[in-house]
Amino acid sequence: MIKKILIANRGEIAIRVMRSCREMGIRSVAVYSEADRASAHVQYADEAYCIGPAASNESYLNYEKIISVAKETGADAIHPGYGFLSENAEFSNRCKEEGIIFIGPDAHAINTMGDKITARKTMIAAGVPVVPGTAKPIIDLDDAVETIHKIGLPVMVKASAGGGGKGMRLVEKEEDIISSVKAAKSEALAAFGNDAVYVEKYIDSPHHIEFQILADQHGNCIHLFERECSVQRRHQKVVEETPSPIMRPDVRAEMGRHAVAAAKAVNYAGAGTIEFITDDDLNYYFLEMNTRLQVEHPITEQVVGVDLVREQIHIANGEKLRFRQEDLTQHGHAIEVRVYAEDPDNNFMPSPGKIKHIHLPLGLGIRHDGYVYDGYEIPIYYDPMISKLVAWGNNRQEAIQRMKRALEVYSISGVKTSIPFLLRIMNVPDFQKGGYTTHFIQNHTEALKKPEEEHEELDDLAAIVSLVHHTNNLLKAAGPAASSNHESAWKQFGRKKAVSRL
Ligand code: MV4
Repeated sequence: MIKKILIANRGEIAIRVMRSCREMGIRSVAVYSEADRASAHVQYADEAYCIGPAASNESYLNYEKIISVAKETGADAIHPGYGFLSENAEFSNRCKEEGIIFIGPDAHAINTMGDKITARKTMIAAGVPVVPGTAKPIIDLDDAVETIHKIGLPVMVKASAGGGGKGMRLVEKEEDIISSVKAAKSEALAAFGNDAVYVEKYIDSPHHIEFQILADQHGNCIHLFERECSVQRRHQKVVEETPSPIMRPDVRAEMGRHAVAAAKAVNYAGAGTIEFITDDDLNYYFLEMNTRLQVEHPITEQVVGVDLVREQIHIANGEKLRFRQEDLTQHGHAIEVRVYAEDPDNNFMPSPGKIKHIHLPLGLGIRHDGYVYDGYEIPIYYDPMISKLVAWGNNRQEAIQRMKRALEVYSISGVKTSIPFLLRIMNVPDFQKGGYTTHFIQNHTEALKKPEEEHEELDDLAAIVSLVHHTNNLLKAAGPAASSNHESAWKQFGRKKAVSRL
């Protein structure tokens, strides 16, 4: 049985994993870079070890160092979170070789799904619908022209080693075929060291709908329904919700069966996500599988009532799935927004720096997965996501109302954040109607621009919060009994631990 888990990640997801560890009586080991000494995940863990300099390559991606910490501390398992080493087949293998449980799939599943041409072939063999296109890589330019003629323009040329929107090219005109394929190939070679590309029919204005799956090591697999992730900007998800506003029960059941078939085709074990694109009529096509716990997993947890990290750990322990498909239902509606330290009114420029004050929304139906605190300095080295705010409601309208209320009182001073932009999204009539596509943000640039009256209102709120904060500090300076200070907040947060080289 797993008694101690090393979390090979930082920020909100490291804390998210540790929360489940605590509930399960499992000890947690944090690793951190020199830039993350003051990071909350270090405080939250039972033990914490510095693994190197700020640069990810020398710390969070340095898997030999991470494995050595796991061995020294007697961790039975490593949870990789998302990003960093989470979809690294070599790392999964190295853990296995060292007798450490990797909380994620094996190298075979990661490799099969990581190579998009192999994934497509595997899905076709498993009877999962894929976008009409090639089953083989494009060999040469003559082959490309012939293939694209057969499929018919417009098409997407995609890098086999790509994914998540990297190494993709839309080809709309006959005269662009050769130059586009050439460019896609050289881009793919430069980015991934692999110039294999394939071609799919272009699906205009699709919806991105993904299915959460859980599979155990005994061949059982279930799905936990869908997430609608069509609100994206430059292939970064901005808002996710479940159920999808466009889903129908018959299609949901069928897509769910195909998601399970996709996972079974690679003998998958663990939590994973099958991404589909759909058209407005819910014709759907497999796009990719993400072989990790995803950023947006909390909305599924809220609606299905399953702790996905807890289930990952049970699966890694070798246990059988603890639910059957028919045990699971969707209850109510959940929406997640990703809050970033960036300036939505200046081309989403990253806005790292010191958080002067953060005031969190609370109350019925609100969940906040974050890690920053008053005085925390957001490092420049990593993704500037501050937190994920989740609103649950009995229905979609209630969830939107709660999300709006939460975003209105969520205040962060010291850095610019995407909070005002997220609030504007909630207020766009096409968002409220549902049925939006992946073009939502670009189709509503005007409605998503900063209106004149907005900034005054939000600045007022920030000013009040900052005044309250200032008053608190004055009280604190007046003596320990004068206020509830930050130390007591930290006491609630941390517990006895060993923090090395702090
Ligand atoms: C497509 C597509 C249209 N047709 N493939 C973008 C991310 C990667 N997972 C695949 N992507 C797309 N593939 C075909 N054949 C449109 C997209 C796409 C997209 C997909 C999901 C969510 C947002 C998107 C934004 C732009 C393009």
